[in-house]
Amino acid sequence: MAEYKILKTEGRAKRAEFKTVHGTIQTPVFMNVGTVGAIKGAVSTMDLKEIGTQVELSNTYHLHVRTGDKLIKEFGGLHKFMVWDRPILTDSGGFQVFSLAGLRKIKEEGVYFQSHIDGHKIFMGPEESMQIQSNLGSTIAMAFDECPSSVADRGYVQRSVDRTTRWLARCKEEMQRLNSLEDTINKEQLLFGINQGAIYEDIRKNHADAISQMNLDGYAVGGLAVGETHEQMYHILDEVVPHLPQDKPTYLMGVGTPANILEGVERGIDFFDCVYPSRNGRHGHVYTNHGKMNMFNSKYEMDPRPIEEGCQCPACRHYSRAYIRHLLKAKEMLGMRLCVLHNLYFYNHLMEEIRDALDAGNFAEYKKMRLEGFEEGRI
Ligand code: PRF
Ligand code: ZN
Repeated sequence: MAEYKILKTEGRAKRAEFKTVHGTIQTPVFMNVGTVGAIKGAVSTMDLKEIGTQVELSNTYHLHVRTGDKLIKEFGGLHKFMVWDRPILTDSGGFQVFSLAGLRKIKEEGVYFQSHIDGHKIFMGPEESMQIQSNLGSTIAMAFDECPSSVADRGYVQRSVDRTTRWLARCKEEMQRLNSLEDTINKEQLLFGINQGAIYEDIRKNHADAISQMNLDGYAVGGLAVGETHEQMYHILDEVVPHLPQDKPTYLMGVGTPANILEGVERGIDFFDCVYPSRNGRHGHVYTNHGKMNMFNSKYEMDPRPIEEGCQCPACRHYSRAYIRHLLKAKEMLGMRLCVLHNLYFYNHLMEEIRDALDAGNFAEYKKMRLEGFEEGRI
């Protein structure tokens, strides 16, 4: 069974460990996004081990529409399929149904929509999402939720959140049933609930109180970083996190920049994930302690230095800025790959430093120092 142990606190910030059947996760942690079971930028699971990734994140919706969760179950589960023995968190598909799929209809039973690949009709509700995640055999499954638009009106958000609460009860029941079946890949699969409520504080807090009663393995704050300002997001976290169980891990979904992560940790978040490091890396944008760099810039044409002096990532240990720029200009895949490896290493390493600062009791100072450094290049 999963076990969450707080090792140290500083204000609301928590340094903890979360024991799972696939190993212990040291938090705060940044999960590396491999939506379709692959980190974009030709990064393998062997690479992930080398750059210190603790948790890989994949997506229910994407793996369901291609190549299919039934095939993956028959193969022995997602861990075996992608050759990854550490924890995997699967997002429920809720978010992608709303952000990606074509024409869709939300009903009490679930969502009717069209695949973004070939337009064929699909239905996904709480039970279907749990069944797919059970077939994948991930370590942590996310509840099936609706992420309402940040500008949705109050009446709509309240009705949507109430439905998400009813969906959560169905997710929990279905997961318990699936975990007790003989041929289930991971009978210890964990379930995290998701708080919603857009920017309406009272709806958020009432929802957090309601889901906190459901004795889940962890709690996520969803529906943020979808168009509201950073200040609004931080304010919602200030209000909502104290309403979630303190003896369970918390997860801020789809966030964010290094500065967002430092602010999230300060407000009590354990888990983060975001496509920024891989997406930016594919565009030649790399993170450094002094802001972002565009590797296409002609000033790096003859620069023999690594992306960041002292960085221990596979790109910086071997290659120059000049060579990486050349690869990007020549549209060689290796250019993207090296930038993505550097960026993921940067995020994983940032989290390691955050954990060290919490262990040493100087997170506040560390955060201030980091934010000042990033300020120059605004990351
Ligand atoms: N719900 C789910 N996945 C998500 C989100 C959400 O609200 C977000 C919002 N930032 C990212 N990923 N299920
Ligand atoms: Zn590097």
